[in-house]
Amino acid sequence: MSNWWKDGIIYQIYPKSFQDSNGDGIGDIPGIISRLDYLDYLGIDMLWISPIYESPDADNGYDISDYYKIRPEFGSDQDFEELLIELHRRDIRLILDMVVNHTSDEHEWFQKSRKDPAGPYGDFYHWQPGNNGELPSNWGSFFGGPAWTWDEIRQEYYLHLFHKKQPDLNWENPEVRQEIYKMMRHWLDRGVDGFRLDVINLLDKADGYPDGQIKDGQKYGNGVPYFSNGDRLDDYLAEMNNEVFRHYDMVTIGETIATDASQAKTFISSENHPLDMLIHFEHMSVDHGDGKWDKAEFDLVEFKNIIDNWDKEIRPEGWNAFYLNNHDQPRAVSRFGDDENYHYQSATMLATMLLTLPATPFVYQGEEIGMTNYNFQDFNELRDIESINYYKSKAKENKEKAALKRISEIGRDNARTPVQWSKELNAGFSEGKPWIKVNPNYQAINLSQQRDDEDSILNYYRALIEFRRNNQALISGSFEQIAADDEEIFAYWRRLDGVSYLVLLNFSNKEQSFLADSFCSILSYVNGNYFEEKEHPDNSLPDLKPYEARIYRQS
Ligand code: ISL
Ligand code: CA
Repeated sequence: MSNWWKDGIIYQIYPKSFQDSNGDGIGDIPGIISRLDYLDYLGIDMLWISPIYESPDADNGYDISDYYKIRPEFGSDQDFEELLIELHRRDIRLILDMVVNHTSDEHEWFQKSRKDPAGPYGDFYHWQPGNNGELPSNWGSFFGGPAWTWDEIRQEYYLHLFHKKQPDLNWENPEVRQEIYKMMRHWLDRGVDGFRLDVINLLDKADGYPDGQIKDGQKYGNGVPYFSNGDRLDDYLAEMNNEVFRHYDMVTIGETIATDASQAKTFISSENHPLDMLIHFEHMSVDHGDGKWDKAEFDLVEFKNIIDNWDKEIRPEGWNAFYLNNHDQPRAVSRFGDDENYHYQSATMLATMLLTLPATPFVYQGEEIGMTNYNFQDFNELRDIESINYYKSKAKENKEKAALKRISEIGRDNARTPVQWSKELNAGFSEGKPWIKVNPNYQAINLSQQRDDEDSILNYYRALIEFRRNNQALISGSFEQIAADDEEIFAYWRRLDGVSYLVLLNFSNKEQSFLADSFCSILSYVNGNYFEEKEHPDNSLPDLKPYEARIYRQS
């Protein structure tokens, strides 16, 4: 099936928090293997695992010190081999996370680069002397603080767009590129089916590292215009494709920061097609103000327009990805739904959207049982470097409480608490002390209970995954939004070859009427999250209940 990555569902595992097998409190590969039957039962087609390579763990594995080795806490090379075999035996493809914008500072390339500027690795990173003790540019790092750090050994600054333990590779150096391609081929030759390419649109940095704009009240400038979607990026991706991707039956998913749909087209539809789909951020910024720490009111109309626009721009030539959760985002049911009063309803409404849009759906571990945000009350509960840095900067203004509140809403650790498997000790995640707190609501929200409950969020996901699989209109059919200005309801048609589905999603906690009278007599109800609505009168659509989702078929 040549369209396997369009038709299938992707499940994402954040290995540190998925399943611990040996009681050290850290999830691992044997733990993943022990849960493969569950993933099979859920009905997924592809598994994306966040980085599993050797890493000193400054950013939970997104700082790689050896691309060829499995991190010992996660298991052995033999465990990886077994994982791959066991996945393929179940017809599940494996997508590895490729972090090639930066390495760890403990990678041997960086160690050699800092010690021997004239040696073969001297030019593997972005080194700059700075001007008389001034930073080479005013860029801020994504995790707070400057993007440049002074290295005592080399007596120069190096660039790190993320943590200072994540130095950026110098992609202008052809030897860097060849090393990366070789490493990519290594994993593909072992049988891996695709890559999720971390911040792939940041590879090219503008010559001279021009200063960015400094906003009021901020210390560092915004370098994004100078390192995202740079001039040489297309060439690098084309080369990557020629050297690696096009020789394999694989999927390439690019994570692209600060990229809108029209920019995205260049990766998706350029002549030799380096990327198959993108993880973009536009719909994730709707509730951000000036950056993620600044809160804005969620605006459904804007959210819908973003989805509509990506469909219009990309689908004529390519294909989209869609997600509501991942390891960098808070939990969707807490963010876009109501995890207190309408937990089941809002989680399943969001699932209905995820599984009926014309894009490959990404399900993030725990989403399928409606895992929620964590209520962070103490600095010591934080693990994410981004949240820790944010807290510290707020503490300087004596705003610790406000910081914890915002972290509880938008911080990345919300997604990183262990998967809630059962009511047992530590939610069945580990017999030891978990590296990060388990959400105390695991007694109420856990997988083993939802497996046994036909009317659970989990079983709703399962049923809808199956339903999507059997209805091509929901995968590749056209997408036509209706009532685009409605501030509470997301409504759209999906049509293919004479089959039409109407999807209605109530994003509010109130009953909503919907205009649909003109076509309702020819609709039949096929799916939804309010069980009593299986039948409806022929001449009018009943009002949508809070967070109700309905799918009708027109025939
Ligand atoms: O989550 C973010 C902070 O708000 C984003 O800026 C995030 O850092 C960005 O999406 C890039 O993410 C990827 O690369 C990072 C890593 O920390 C993330 O976990 C990863 O998904 C650096 O490798
Ligand atoms: Ca372990």
